[in-house]
Amino acid sequence: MGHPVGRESSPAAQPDLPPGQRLQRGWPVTHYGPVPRFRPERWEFRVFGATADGDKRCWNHEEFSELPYSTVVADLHCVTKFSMLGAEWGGVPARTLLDLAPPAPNVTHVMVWAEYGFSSNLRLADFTSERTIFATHKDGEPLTAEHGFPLRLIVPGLYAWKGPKWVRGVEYMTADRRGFWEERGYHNIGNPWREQRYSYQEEPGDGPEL
Ligand SMILES: Nc1nc2c(c(=O)[nH]1)N[C@H]1C(S)=C(S)[C@@H](COP(=O)(O)O)O[C@H]1N2
Ligand SMILES: [Mo]
Repeated sequence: MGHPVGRESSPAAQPDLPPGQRLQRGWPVTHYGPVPRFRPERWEFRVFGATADGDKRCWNHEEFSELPYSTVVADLHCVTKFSMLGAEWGGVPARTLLDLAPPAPNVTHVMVWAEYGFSSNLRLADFTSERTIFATHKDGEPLTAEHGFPLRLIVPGLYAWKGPKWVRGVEYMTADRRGFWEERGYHNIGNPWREQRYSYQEEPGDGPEL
């Protein structure tokens, strides 16, 4: 008898959980399509589109591995409502790549490209956040294949679909364009604290016409 003590976390008990999210034990695997096979000799990371000098930049896997490594502690919030809190992501901050391959002054958004043509668009300000990181490691261990090895993006302030696994490049854009899930009913911006899950919730200015 008495009041049921739910295992559901209340907002007071879990201040780190955005509205509508619940904690998940372990680390589920969520993505569309098959897990790509990593072929180091074919892998390259490209920055292209509206770069400051008009040239693209390209790193092979060995070159990319030599870029400066740092870590960021960040949560993962899947739009299907599970969250994982407090992971330490290791890799190359987006800021580092922006310094190495500066965007033209009129760049407003980026498209992050992954294997099989998966993509996600970000506002430049979300991409240039000092906590946005191209992760090769989680909690000191290399990513596993299903979690995005050799490289995935982590954008701490946004739902996890904004961070492609098996990422292969970044396109600098001078106007916004929807990525894979953003074309298929998910919110163009995707801030979990504002519960921006679906495109029907978008307000004028949140994204290009559907
Ligand atoms: N390439 C690719 N990356 C992706 C996805 C995808 O479908 N393809 N799904 C996203 C979604 S919806 C989530 S919640 C996270 C899940 O990451 P995880 O499987 O490592 O938990 O990956 C994101 N990255
Ligand atoms: Mo997700």
